Amino acid sequence: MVPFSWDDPFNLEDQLNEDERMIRDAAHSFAQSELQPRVIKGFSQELDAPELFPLMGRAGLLGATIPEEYGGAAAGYVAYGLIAREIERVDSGYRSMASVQSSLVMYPIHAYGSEEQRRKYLPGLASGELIGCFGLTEPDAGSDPGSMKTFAKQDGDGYILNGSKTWISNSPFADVFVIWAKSEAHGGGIRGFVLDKGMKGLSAPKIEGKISLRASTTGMIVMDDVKVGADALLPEVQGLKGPFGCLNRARYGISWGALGAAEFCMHAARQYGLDRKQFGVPLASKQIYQLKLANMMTDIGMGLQCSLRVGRLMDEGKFAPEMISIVKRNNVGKALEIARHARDMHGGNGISEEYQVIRHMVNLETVNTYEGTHDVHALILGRAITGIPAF
Ligand code: TGC
Ligand code: FAD
Repeated sequence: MVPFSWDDPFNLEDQLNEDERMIRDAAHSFAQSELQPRVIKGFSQELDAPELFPLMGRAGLLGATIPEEYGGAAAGYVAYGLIAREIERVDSGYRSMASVQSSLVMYPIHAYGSEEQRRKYLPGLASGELIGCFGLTEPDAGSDPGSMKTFAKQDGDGYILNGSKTWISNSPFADVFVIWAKSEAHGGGIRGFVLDKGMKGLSAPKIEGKISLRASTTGMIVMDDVKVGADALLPEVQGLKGPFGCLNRARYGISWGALGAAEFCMHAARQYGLDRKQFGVPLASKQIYQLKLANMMTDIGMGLQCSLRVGRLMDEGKFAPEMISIVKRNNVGKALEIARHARDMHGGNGISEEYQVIRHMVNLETVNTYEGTHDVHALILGRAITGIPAF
């Protein structure tokens, strides 16, 4: 028998290798020293924080799975998940900034790009000197990206792009835009393009007034006759499997990240219950309070085990996207429930920015929606179970 740790119920620690623990510890100390001190003001004032990218790059947190020759860390998917968990322990918005850069911009350039595109973009994205964004969602195409209207018209060897993308993380200050569009030259099929900031006709206005994910900047991407050369096309992928291949990675990272936020909330509720006395005794001595903590620990512990399993399978190249739907949907849903309970367990203090649980709670509402909503992932699983698409 071994002693039981309430904050690591299944000894996750023992299941990580030395490199993974080192990367996790580096991410933890970066998140606590660089991100935690700025998050309360960053969230309340909805501050843009592009300066965080070079800091994250220097700490080795961008492009964890990309080979070293392109500036990445050549670490595995478990290490990538551990980074997401540590960043999101502070804030889902900061994790969003990093996961878009790593999974939605660096991954497609590495997996689908030409050698020239890899050399041009990846080192700068890994160091954080360049900031990337990923344009899939449109005003009339959210859960159904196949109905996108953005169109690339053939123009000699190159293309002219028209259309608009919305709810795009990082876009207002991005240097590199990965855009998914229907392409005339490819029979109207979906293709990926890499656009650069400053191109004529390309703009990215900020979406103001979010009540959730306020520490992360979100915007639109508007393309008005943006002329690009043939070298802007990502040559190695066609169809929706291009963007979905990126989303597999980002959704997996979110499954770890959301549990980082949940751990923060659970630890805060536990401490609050030990410190706060009502009716002459600590709140933590009450059965209802303990029941909620027991549920939180169970969901976090089980969720982490499942994400670890999926990460190991990804590292071995043996995963199915449905596994990722299970962990994205389950872990984010559970994290949201945990954050709501933690908010309640803090009583009135729970609505104050100082205690931070309500910030996690409202952030997780976004995390539950983006990268495939909770219900869309249920439908992906429903299709796998019955063979019937119910979208
Ligand atoms: P469907 O017919 O299912 O598939 C079309 C083609 O794609 C292939 N495919 C996949 N390939 C790899 N991985 C996956 N997970 C894949 N899922 C599907 C599929 O095999 C097929 O290939 P082919 O060669 O036969 O053409 O497509 P559908 O149009 O019926 O879509 C169904 C549905 C609902 C599952 C899908 O559209 C979906 O997942 N919708 C959710 C949209 C979404 O997740 N958007 C995310 C936008 S990005 C974002 O939110 C970033 S937030 C970042 C942050 O700040 O952290
Ligand atoms: P809709 O698709 O309109 O869904 C609305 C509701 O209807 C949901 O409850 C949904 O579950 C439900 N629904 C939809 N279809 C069905 C169905 N067939 N059956 C039953 N119910 C259904 N996108 C990007 O491309 N890049 C980004 O960087 C990015 N960052 C984001 C950042 C933030 C802060 C937010 C909020 C969003 C971001 N998104 C991004 C967009 C995100 O992926 C979409 O919001 C998400 O895919 C849902 O699309 P929608 O908002 O159009 O909702």
